[in-house]
Amino acid sequence: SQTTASSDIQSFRDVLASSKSIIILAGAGLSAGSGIQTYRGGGGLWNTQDADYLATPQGFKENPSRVWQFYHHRREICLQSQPNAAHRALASLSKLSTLSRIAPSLKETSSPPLLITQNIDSLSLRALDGLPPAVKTAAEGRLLEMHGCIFSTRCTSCQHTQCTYTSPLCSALLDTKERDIPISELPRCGGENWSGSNRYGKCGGLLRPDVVWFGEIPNHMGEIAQRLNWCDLLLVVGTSSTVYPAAGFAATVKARGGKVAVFDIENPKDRVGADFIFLGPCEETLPEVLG
Ligand code: BJW
Ligand code: ZN
Repeated sequence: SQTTASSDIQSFRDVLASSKSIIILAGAGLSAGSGIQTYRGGGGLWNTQDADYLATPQGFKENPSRVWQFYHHRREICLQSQPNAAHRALASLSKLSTLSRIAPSLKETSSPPLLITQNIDSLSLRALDGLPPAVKTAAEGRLLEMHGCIFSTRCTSCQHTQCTYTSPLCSALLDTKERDIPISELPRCGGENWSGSNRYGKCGGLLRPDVVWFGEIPNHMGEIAQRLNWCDLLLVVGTSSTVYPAAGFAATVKARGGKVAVFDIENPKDRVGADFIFLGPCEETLPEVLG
């Protein structure tokens, strides 16, 4: 059933204040204000780049060189980008001082709002911790990167994962010209940027970006399902809601009687009926509405 969405800030704050379990689902629009390309719509990455070749396990198997050059380029962009006002507004939402001001009823609950981001740029983590973005533990229980992280690599042989913020990951990727890099010169497990002394992580296997490609199961699905079960308010920020399973979260929350608030520059008709809609760049609407 289609509801008429409200854009009234005060009524939204009233709902926020009485909510006991808040989830924020974020997508590429959250980082658009930081200069990071979205995937779809005008200027979207998948308009000029083929996701079948670049964001599937098959594409990587077929041509790991092409995929690595693509991710190296985007890694550089992420390294040069900074969290924007929307990242900061969401980060401060998870601080108890902010919460008790705008949502007094949340004080008694032990868990702060959970930010589930589909973005791989680490900007939400950096907004939580400040630079350098190394300490994942500070984000525990507050942030889930469901499509992985562009700074993390995973060994295709031993599965060892590692987070590295230096660039390039190996000298072959320094080359800006597109070329066929021999597989032996691509990032390898225990290669140039490897440090540590685990029994894993030095097997020499081919590394891949630790992101979630089409056909793969997103991270943290168990925890996400559990939190969605209890969620009484879902904020949907800057996602086209075309990619599953994230695209189904709003319907899940609605089906359990929760409310949904959308923050986006547009509101397509086929979207699940939102209770609130705040149209405009989220780097403007979020600070204003959560103010
Ligand atoms: C602003 C703004 C501003 C702009 N302020 N707003 C047929 C039917 C149903 C499902 C399938 C199907 N065929 C295949 C599938 C499954 C598939 C899928 O959903 N495909 C669809 C395309 C149909 N999904 C999968 O394969 C997923 N896995 C899976 O389903 O496993 C099975 C499973 C089932 C059940 C439970 C668990 C598992 C995996 C999906 C992996 C997605 N990977 C990518 C790439 C990540 C790595 C990389 O970046 O290289 O993830 S694709 C890309 O899309 C990326 C994003 O996270 C994801 C979502 O995009 P997002 O964030 O919504 O961005 P946009 O660009 O689409 O939208 C931007 C929005 O922002 C717009 O609304 C703008 O208006 C707005 N905006 N500027 C506010 N300033
Ligand atoms: Zn390995």
